[in-house]
Amino acid sequence: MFRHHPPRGRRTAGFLATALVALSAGLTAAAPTAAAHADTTLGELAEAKGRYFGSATDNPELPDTRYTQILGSEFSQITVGNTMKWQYTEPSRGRFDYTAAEEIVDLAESNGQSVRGHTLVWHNQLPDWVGDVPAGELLEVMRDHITHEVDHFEGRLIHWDVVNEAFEEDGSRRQSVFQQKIGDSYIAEAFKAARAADPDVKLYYNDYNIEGIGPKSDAVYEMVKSFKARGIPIDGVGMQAHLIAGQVPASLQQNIQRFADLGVDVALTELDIRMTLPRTAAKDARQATDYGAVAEACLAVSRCVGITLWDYTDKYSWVPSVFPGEGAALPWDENFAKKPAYHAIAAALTGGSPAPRGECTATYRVTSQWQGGFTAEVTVGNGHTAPITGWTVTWTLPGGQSVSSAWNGDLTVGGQEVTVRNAAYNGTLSRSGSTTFGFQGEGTADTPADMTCTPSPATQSSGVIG
Ligand code: 9MR
Repeated sequence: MFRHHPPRGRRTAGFLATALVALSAGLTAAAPTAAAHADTTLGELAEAKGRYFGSATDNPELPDTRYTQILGSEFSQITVGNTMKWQYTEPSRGRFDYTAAEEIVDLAESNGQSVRGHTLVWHNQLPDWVGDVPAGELLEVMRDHITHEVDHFEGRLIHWDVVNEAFEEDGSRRQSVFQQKIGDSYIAEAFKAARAADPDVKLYYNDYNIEGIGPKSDAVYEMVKSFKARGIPIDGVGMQAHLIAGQVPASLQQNIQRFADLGVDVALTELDIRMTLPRTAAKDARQATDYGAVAEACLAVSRCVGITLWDYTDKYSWVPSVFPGEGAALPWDENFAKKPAYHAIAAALTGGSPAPRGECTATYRVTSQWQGGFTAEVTVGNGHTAPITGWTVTWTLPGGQSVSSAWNGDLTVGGQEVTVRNAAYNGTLSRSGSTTFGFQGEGTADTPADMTCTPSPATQSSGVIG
């Protein structure tokens, strides 16, 4: 049975100590495979694999209606390419302006797309005044910037690139103003400030030339490892993936995997694969193979959560202005025609690799207690791997305890074994979603020792991954 509300009228002795049990169990999910046909977008194909497929965009491009039509329909995720950077959001100390960034976030939300925030702390696109801040004040200035911006967008973003491009190619720290005036600790301090401002948004370190194993990715790896050991909050690593046709690092998948094994997600955050101009059919074919390989490497690691193109059309690529003589880096050409790269990505996203396993957690706490009885609440959370469509929480009754009723869940008691399945309305949990159910018990309120959550197999998800 379940009721929608906790029982009323009980004499309660107030809130008792919070007891936590967080256990999870995975369940292999059948892989729903969407066919790659003309009507299926890259976003939909990726969602069927439990990932997002997105594009960066920038405000000056939005009046181009041909451009926004594809931007709004083909992708399940958007990154704000420029206007969340410090130069735009805090142009002078203490004066914050999110107008341009919000134009993009509003657009993405109206199209049902999730948004990555990019970026809070970077040596580039930094207003001049930051460079003039005395050393003794810069930590506070950095924290204030992070706190204000993260707080402003709370609840609207899936990820924040908290710190961007802090390492040199040899693995040493880049001598940015933050490094020079605050010292090595500035990265950890930035992550702590971001977490304090929003406990839910996923916090990423983002960099380029860390896609393959080498001195730079080794340095990032060691930093993440040390953050994990020290309890510094970090949820993910963004590998920008500004790549060159024919030069996709052979160790890409292995490198993604080693970061995942540290307990962080990985996202390919700024993918493009440039070539020496002019385009030829042979170079397009090489590039297509490379795009397919990158998508496959991500799909092969369950913690690789998504791929973002650094804009989707050659019309708005950053590449030619920075690398003269190079370009044609994106899957759509400057006239919005799909290139072989597009079809290679679609084929890779349609391939046979299974959707990542869904996982869920169950967290128990006593909400009230009286002579001979208690009520408890169990928070069921997604394990951040893939959306799930249902859950079952089981436990063995501690001695002297019985369960008489539950709400927001379907209760079955057999001997000492208790099972609560989701109600009709709270089974679906997005990647970061959670719900609760409650129950009333007789006897002691002891924490069950073996509370376990098992997800129902994931089915094809739609919409935004939270
Ligand atoms: O695409 C961005 C371009 O419009 C800006 O002029 C440039 C300024 O440095 O930044 C570009 O985006 C960069 C991103 O923020 C971080 N990784 C490298 C990207 C390409 O330079």
